[in-house]
Amino acid sequence: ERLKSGPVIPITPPPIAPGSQHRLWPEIEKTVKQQVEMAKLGVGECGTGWQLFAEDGEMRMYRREEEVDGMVVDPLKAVHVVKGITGHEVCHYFFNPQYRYDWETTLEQMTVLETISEDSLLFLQTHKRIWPASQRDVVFWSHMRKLPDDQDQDGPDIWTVVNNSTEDSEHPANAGKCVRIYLTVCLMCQTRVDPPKDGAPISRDNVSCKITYCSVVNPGGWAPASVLRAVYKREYPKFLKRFTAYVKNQTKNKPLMF
Ligand code: 18C
Repeated sequence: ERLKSGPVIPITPPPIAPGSQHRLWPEIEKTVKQQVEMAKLGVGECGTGWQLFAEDGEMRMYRREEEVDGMVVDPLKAVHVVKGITGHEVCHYFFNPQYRYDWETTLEQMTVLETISEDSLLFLQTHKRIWPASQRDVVFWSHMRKLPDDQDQDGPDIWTVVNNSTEDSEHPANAGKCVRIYLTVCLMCQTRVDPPKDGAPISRDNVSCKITYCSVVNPGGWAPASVLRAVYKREYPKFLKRFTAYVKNQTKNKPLMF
């Protein structure tokens, strides 16, 4: 009898606090908007300073040679078109930590320091050392979101993941053997659908994903320019080819995720 008239105790746990309550939220909002706007800009024919440095099938990689205090910080912009996968799928595998060791070959260790919200995480990563430079680590927030496509309101949404360096008082920069690097990365994905003429259901044969990947990495401390440029010329194409092949392989027998 007592139990029947007792207080109603909620049994569903509260949802993860919305990101908008978090100290990093204003920066996440601002950076995501800026990065997506920049990613949408083309590399132009000439005059914008983007130089093509790698090409393989549909993949094109451009860089601008820039230095800050004698350190190479060349911005990179890559575009790729991959058949059979959607933008949501590409972002899902790029954002979620459980897949990272499968495709990120430069990674030594990854720790999720904080779940900011369902779509925002704080990471600490250490990367493989390149002789003769010191090993690098990085602390960054990572945020995934979908955005309506202004150019095609009836088409699929644009999906993006933005990663941006931040500070974490429990993991100060340059405290151990690693030199802290600083990065801003934007992965932006646009899905194209070419429906079958006979009205058949849309399959993987009817979709492709245009991927734009932009990044700026400050090496954070001394690193020989020639070694650094040689490393990124090798590592960025390797990353984009391996990662997109991974997404194709993971999704080939799964239903499409728009
Ligand atoms: O965006 C990518 N990955 C995300 C998830 O991990 C995230 C992290 C990016 C970290 C990129 C920086 C890693 C530098 C590590 C040093 C390189 C090790 C090479 C080891 C070879 C055996 O956004 C995909 C990232 C793809 C990474 C391409 C490499 C870019 C190199 C940039 C130079 C960095 C300075 C390194 C200093 C040492 C130079 C001699």
